[in-house]
Amino acid sequence: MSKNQDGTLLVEKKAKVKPPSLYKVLLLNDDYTPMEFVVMVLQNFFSMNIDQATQVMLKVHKEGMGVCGVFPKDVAATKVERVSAFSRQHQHPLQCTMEEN
Ligand code: TYC
Repeated sequence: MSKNQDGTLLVEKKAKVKPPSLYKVLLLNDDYTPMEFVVMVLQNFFSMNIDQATQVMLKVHKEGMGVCGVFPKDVAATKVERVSAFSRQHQHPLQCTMEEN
């Protein structure tokens, strides 16, 4: 605490600057979306090479769910929107969601 020129007290506050919270973007398994389509989504929307994309696709296929990447909230939300719209356009039921990391 310190005094102002007029004698009033100044209380210094800690700067409340937090790093932006991060979100995982998740893909969910289903019985209908072709494996090649999922691999293509992971390459095009998450910048994975074919080996990474295949590994993630197979993990989702076997375990039911997998992480495509971790992003700030607005970036994660945009990815979910774009992947969902693209899947719908191609009449695949592929589900993409996000959750706080
Ligand atoms: N299970 C799908 C199949 O056998 C493949 C698949 C993988 C679908 C990952 C969705 O997120 C997914 N064709």
